[in-house]
Amino acid sequence: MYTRLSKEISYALRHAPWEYELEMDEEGWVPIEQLLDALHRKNDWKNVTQGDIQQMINVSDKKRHEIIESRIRAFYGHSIPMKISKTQSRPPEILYHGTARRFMKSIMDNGLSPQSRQYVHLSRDIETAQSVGKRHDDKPCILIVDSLRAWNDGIAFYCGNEKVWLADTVPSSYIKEL
Ligand code: HQG
Repeated sequence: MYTRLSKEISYALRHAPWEYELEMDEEGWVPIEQLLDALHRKNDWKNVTQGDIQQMINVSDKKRHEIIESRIRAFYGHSIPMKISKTQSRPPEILYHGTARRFMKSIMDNGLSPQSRQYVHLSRDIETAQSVGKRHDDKPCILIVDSLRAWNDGIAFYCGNEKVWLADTVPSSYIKEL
């Protein structure tokens, strides 16, 4: 149940807040009452509570959402037209990106770009990059991003959570294959 709830809430907060009549602010926060009201209108989630959502967050394998006081947001993954504003922050020296073999030529020619999301998603460690890449290819390629050098050269980075970093784009001159 928690996996299904997490997927539904990710869909609402990342991709389709209007389907749930959510008023989202520029940082992606929505009143949790609005989300609960929308969920209660669906057969599957008639009785879901804030406690269930908090428990879903607590038991999740990834830190995708957070609740602070009466609001909830997704940490990353957004595709809605209104760009979620993030504060730039200095990245670790190296970040990783797991991707499919079939995307490699285009990435090495054009750099990493967000595709259907608002930001490029980068991973703090190789294991995380592996699992991200496996979503696209059973033998994913792992890219090493020279993130601190890019940052020092003026490329913007943003922290999603401890394992996920975000960037607007990453030119290929900062990317090499593991
Ligand atoms: C690729 C999941 C061709 C990029 C994950 C990736 C992550 C290019 C794909 C989060 C390209 C986009 C995001 C270029 C980038 N040419 N392909 N120039 N630039 N790409 O799913 O990073 O479980 O939108 O390499 O774990 O795979 O949902 O992004 O393969 O943290 O919480 O375009 O979503 O988190 O794919 O994954 P995605 P992603 P959750």
